[in-house]
Amino acid sequence: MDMENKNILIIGLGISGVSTAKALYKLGGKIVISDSKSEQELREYIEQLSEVKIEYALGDKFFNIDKIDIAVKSPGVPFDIELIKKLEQIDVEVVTDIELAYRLSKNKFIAITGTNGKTTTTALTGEMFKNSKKPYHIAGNIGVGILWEVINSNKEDIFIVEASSFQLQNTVEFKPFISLITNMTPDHLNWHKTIEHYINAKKKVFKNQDQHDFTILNYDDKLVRDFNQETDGEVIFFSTKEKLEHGIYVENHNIVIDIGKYKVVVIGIDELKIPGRHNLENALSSIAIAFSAGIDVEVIRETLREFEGVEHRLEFVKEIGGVRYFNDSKGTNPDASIKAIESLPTGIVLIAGGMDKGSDFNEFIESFSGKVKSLVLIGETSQILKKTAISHGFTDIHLVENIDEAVRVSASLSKSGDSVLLSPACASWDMFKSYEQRGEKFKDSVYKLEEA
Ligand code: UMA
Repeated sequence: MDMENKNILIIGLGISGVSTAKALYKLGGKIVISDSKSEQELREYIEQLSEVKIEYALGDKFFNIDKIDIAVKSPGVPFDIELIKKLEQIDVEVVTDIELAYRLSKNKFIAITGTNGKTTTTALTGEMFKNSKKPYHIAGNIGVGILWEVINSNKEDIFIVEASSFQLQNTVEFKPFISLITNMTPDHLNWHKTIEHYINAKKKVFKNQDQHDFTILNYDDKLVRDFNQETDGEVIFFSTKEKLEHGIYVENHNIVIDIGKYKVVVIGIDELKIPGRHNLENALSSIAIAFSAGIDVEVIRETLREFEGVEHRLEFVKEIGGVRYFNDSKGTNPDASIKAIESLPTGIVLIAGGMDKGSDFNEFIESFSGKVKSLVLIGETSQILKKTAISHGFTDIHLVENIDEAVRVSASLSKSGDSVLLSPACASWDMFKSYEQRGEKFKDSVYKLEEA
């Protein structure tokens, strides 16, 4: 695929847009960037593009789409916006960054998708590659725009891509040699409109795979397990609950790889540093990928012994007066936050709430089951969470305006032995730029408590 002198439209200027613009300009493309935000709002991204010649169409500025050869859509931009409809009417192809990265490179791709566990699995897999000295790059939804990485890589480098449903939707040729689906519960329904659309987007991860590729699936998730009927790749299951005929599972508190004639104990589950059942799933996922990619079991084992987890994902911040503070800002949907609650002992003061994605919070509230003692609510979903909690008989609820206040109120509600957990079950975008920014703010507020 040749980008030389092509008129390329990039829709959305964030992490992905910057990476795409730099990469396609370097390949000789003529770049137009559109974004509904103003120049002022996009300053930090525009600054990163000072070396790139770009025509900007920001805010409601008119620009001519007639000459556009191809459009690259940033992941968060929905496909049904007016601009994309117009491009499709004049037969301009609109692709996502991972699709274009695949078409433009000769690299091998590993793609990790699913509702939860993607980031930890991607990071842990990356560590295994690093320790095995195999050349690799981490990119995608984990916060790294893929195209700039791809065009600056060697062709033997393997790309470990955290792929969101936003990025997988509408992929055409994208074909990872290893794909993995962690689990699947409803998420991003405001964006995908229906659960079927969301599931179909995720299934794109194995759509083009053949018998030389691996499809790694969570056996414990019925919906995901049944995808084995739909892939042409070699299926490897993983399970935290059952002994499998062909897969990675837990037996006598040990993780074992049991594939064909090969059976080996990798590590005792008590030796893992990352806490909780969901992290056991993440460990199994990474083992399955690393093993399929030919990484030595000894390297896998050593990496698991050392890996301490990912920032903003059930991250231990500080203990103050016997109260432990945890930052789980990456709990951006009910299921992720349920897993965080399950991982901590009884006596949780929970800070939740954020942007309204149309999620159902009933199971989230049910998961409190005596473990959560107080609920501190922020953001757009405060009222709906309050209403749902009350309908389940949970009444120790405190509405606050911001993270600082949330931390102060939580501190006053907790006693020695309790945990204060920020796990919002919602996206951050009503009050913050990203879940990272929300998590940083939380940590700052906790440190401030200590100084007070
Ligand atoms: N925009 C428009 N028109 C629209 C909608 C958006 O112009 O109709 C513009 C916005 O004004 C904004 C830009 O698009 O300036 C943002 O694009 P984006 O939302 O795709 O954000 P990026 O900064 O490019 O980050 C994206 C991913 N974000 C989303 O999918 C929402 C990042 O995942 C990813 O790390 C990055 O590309 C690199 O691949 C973040 C995320 O929150 C972590 N992902 C969701 C999640 O994990 O739940 C899916």
